[in-house]
Amino acid sequence: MLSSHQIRSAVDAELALTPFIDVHTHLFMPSLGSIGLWGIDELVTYHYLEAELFRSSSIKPDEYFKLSKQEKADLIWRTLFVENAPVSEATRGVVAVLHAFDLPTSSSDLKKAREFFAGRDYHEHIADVFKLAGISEVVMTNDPLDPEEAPLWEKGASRHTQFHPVLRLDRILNKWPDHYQVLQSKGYKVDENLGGNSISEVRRFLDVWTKLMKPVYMACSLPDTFAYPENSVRAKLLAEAVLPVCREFNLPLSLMIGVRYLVNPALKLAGDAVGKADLRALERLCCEFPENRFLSSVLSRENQHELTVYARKFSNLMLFGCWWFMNNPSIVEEMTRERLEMLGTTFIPQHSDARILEQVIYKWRNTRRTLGPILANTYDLLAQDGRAVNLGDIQKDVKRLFRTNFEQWVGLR
Ligand code: HDL
Ligand code: ZN
Repeated sequence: MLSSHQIRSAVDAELALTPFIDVHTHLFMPSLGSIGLWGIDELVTYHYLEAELFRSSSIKPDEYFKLSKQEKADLIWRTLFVENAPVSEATRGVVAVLHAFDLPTSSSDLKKAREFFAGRDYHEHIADVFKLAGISEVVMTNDPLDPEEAPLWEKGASRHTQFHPVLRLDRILNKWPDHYQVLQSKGYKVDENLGGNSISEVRRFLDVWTKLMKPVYMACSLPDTFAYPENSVRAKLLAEAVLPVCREFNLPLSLMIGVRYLVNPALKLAGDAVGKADLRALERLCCEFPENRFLSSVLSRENQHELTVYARKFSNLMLFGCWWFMNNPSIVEEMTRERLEMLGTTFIPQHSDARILEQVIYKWRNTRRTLGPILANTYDLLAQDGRAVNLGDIQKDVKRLFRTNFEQWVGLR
């Protein structure tokens, strides 16, 4: 039986030693080329930091976006890292990446960091970054209607065992009026109002891309106003095209709900905000489609408790991660504790949402640092209530939380 002190060290050791699966990122396998972002200039111009720049600099967004990538990075570095202490979650993350590579973390410019990254061999760098992050593989976000990415898949981009594809559906489900003509141009007989054979043609499109991409799940981000059932194109596409194809290929559907898109369009990718959603839509989908498996992460703190309750009601619903504005220690702690209290270890605690390769280093370091005491406290309570805790419990639970829950949900192994 482990003492409280031994429990904490055993938890920290298991978290450190277990290679995690990163179940949602915007990273790309090497064969997808330059859409895969890495290196210091990308890290420093991450859209989270762009949003923070405009609070500390007099520069206006339209002037900023005219700058070159290096000029943007130099301005952000000077403003958020030199003139001010980098105490926010996103700025501290860049510091953690530099520190992980023994690079200076308080220099007045990015010269040394640029030289370091310029000298890195990309494939070796990926291996080093995954090792530093303590992850074995990442799940990508792949858009079959992205004009840059789609042709690479159609030309047969070679696979990488550590990068799992996901079929991302935002352009179909959220922006059908802007994209149905793209499907038409590819020979799919669809129309704006889903008349004629539109539904079976969308199913054919999803069928073709599922066979081409071999995704581990399908995914979509959804606005805070998302509703189901609803007399809408999105609801019809979901019920009659997406969910049947997910069943046909035995794929989960990931619903990430609560985005208020471009509340400030001038900030571009940094312009989205958050809204409390009506999760009865998720409840209805889980209830009406018991043969479908769902993954879900929601963006509003106010939705987290009810999402956890829904996971108690529907065994075809798997919660994952502390998404985007939730991925801050103060909120991660609250969400993870209520999930452990209500779900035990039947959820996936975190994903990185990394857009730039090296972000996985700090996003997973933060997860281990935040979750260590929370998990240890859970076992302390169990021991105090009369059940001895042993190392095997901890090993099994950490593996379940950060690997097997996902592997079994998507049929990875
Ligand atoms: O829709 C999503 O997958 C979100 O994660 C967005 O990409 C968001 O911009 C983001 O990067 N969050 O971390
Ligand atoms: Zn994302």
